[in-house]
Amino acid sequence: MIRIAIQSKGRLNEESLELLKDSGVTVDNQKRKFLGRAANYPLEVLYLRDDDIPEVVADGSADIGIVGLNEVEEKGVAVEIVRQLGFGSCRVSLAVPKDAEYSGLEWFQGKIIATSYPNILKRFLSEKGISASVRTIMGSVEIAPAAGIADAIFDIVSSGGTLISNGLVEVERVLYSQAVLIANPSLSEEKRALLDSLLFRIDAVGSSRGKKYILMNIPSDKVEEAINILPAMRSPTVMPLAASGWSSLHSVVEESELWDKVEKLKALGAEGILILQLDKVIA
Ligand code: PRT
Ligand code: ZN
Repeated sequence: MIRIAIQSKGRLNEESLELLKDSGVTVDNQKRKFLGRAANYPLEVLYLRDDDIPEVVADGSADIGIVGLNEVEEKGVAVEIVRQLGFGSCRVSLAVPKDAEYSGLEWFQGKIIATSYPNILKRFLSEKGISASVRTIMGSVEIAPAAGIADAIFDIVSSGGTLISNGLVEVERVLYSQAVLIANPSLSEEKRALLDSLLFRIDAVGSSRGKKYILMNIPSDKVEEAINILPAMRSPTVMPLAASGWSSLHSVVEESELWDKVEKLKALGAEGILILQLDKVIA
């Protein structure tokens, strides 16, 4: 049995559960429940506030956890970062009132900075040789300058909309964060094996993200050119069709390049192009 800590509610809850589900691990999202159990995998789920997840994994109350890198860095506890999960992306940045004449980091000398991430901020300031005073506020940090209790803030930014609506501008991006899978560094052999088999599934899910499966019929004398447009993991699959002079070509494409490649393939004479959802990729 392995125990994972995930956020009970909030921005990372849904995607954490979805990742488990896509990995074939079914757990019910009962928000009021503290401890759940997967139906088809030896896994328990501990639902917590994100702030508590790094410590709980570090002290072994949970074996693994899904949490923002920002929380891991803030808590500074000994956990192993096993995977970056590609969701919950944001940055932790310094922001100043928009009419401040910001000239560079020196601006912060002697200023008061409000934040919910005092440890990351203090580390950054001391690395840069800036002496400023750090005021810890849990929640609504962005109103601190307008409320007259700080000169600047250090907070999470994603779209930047919150800063704009509070008359602030982002001036230094200190930490890029996303959801990460963390593990207790001294897992038993049994738990390590369960983690490895879970990672195998998570990686298969991760490798399929942003990719599509494409198949088409193509004149056989154009197959070589088509293969140059469509490099697959090893090489595309080519099969002769019953109609002579035609082949069926199958491959995997990055979604971002999909339409560009489809146009090129059509120009080569490809027909009956099918684009399918990819569920898992096992290399
Ligand atoms: O209750 P609990 O303590 O578990 O949750 P929480 O309220 O502390 O955290 P939650 O659910 O808001 O965020 C969980 C994690 O999501 C964070 O630790 C980050 O790793 C990640 N994340 C990603 C974000 C954002 N994007 C984000 N935009 N966390 C917070 N925000 C806030 C930001 O502080 C700002 O005030 O959302 C606001 C909107 O941001 P803009 O820039 O899009 O306007
Ligand atoms: Zn929190």
